[in-house]
Amino acid sequence: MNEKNYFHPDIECADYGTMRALQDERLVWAVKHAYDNIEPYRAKCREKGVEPGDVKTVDDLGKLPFLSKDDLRDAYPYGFLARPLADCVRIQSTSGTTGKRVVAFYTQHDIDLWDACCARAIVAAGGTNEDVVHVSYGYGLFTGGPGLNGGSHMVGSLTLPMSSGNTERQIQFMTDLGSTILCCTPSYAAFLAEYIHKMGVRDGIGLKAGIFGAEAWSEEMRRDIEQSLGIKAYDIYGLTEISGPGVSFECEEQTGMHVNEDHFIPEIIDPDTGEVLPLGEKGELVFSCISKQAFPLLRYRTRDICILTRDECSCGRTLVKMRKPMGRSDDMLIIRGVNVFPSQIETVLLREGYPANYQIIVDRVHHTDTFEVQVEMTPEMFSDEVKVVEAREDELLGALRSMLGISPKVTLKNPETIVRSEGKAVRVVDKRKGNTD
Ligand code: DLL
Repeated sequence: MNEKNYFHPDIECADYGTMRALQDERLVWAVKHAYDNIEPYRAKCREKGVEPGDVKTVDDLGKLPFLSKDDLRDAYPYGFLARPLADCVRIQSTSGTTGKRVVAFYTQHDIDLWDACCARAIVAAGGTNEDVVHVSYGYGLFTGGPGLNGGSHMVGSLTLPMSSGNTERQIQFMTDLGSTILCCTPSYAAFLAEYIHKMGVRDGIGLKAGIFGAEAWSEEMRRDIEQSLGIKAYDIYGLTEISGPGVSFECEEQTGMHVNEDHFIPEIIDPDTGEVLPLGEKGELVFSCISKQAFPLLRYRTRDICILTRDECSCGRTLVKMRKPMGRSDDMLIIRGVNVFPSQIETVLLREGYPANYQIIVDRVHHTDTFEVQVEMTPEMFSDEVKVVEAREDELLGALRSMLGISPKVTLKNPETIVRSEGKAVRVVDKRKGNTD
């Protein structure tokens, strides 16, 4: 690995002491900035009996109150804005479909640091000014398109702002303009790969890497996409409230994502008690923004379930790593009293050779939960003999039961019958919601 693979080598490879000193200084500034300028935050601090002067180093982080999406919703739209609107240049918003959306504000300084975080991700995936970066994340209020677009500009790559949708045009541009790095959700990457093979144009595709995130995806899905497109697939994580994509990014080691901890300090807490957990333990991920001006959230609870590690990384980066999020605590389904994560189901399906085109359907009938997993057969598996399909269903049921501890109804569907997603995939249909039974 040479210097070319880092965007900010001094930061990405800083020794622990240097990083801590930077964090201490920035945290002190951020706490005072949020306290002085955000009325609901000041109220929360007072309730907890903490003042800015109480926070002198990162070790004091635990004195501060947590923030949640509900705090932001209650203060919608301007309550958590810490700079005058006249200083802001952009608004982005969460992709949530329920409740009030959360709007996040950015000054030019905030956009610049966000772009730089995405630039680190692109460079870690091998990107340079020689690359053609094909951005198929949605543009607009969603942060995916604007974030990777800004990062790609900063690297000096030729940026294709494709946005999502119109799959044939995506593939045409990919071949005509020689796209080398694809940025989109993993589910859309899988769909694009399927389409490319169907169109018989795989040989005309010159992609070398993909930067995929915005939703949970398994290692099995990574291998499938890598094989089918002939690329190396890198994970990228982020959330609107903290800035967008690029809060953390993967390097070539592919064992988790380096957190841009010069801007965002991560913690893992027990989601029930709020207790801070040590490195290596699984819990809810919490972030504190220490350099942002307009929307500087401190100790924001993400609901993502994750593990932090500080093992030496072969890429040379010293930034703390977060494992692939295992799903969100609010994604977890409780079916007949058993906790089920959609990611566990995906792992089984892909391990058993099924494609990542599946849906989990949960309902409540006569006071009992029903639980069905629908998955497509590959064209090679497909058979019109009922017995053959039933035998496959039984086999898959056994594998799912041993992973989950409960038995879903398994339904194998014909190839290409489950609806594809161009953004975040809808994996779970929980019909119990709003069902008061
Ligand atoms: O999804 C930002 C983003 C765009 C990240 C493009 C990566 C690439 P939101 O719409 O606010 O922002 O959704 C944030 O998505 O709390 C996680 O639950 C989930 N998420 C994001 N990245 C990953 C990932 C964008 N790599 C929420 N793996 C987060 C698993 C992810 N889940």
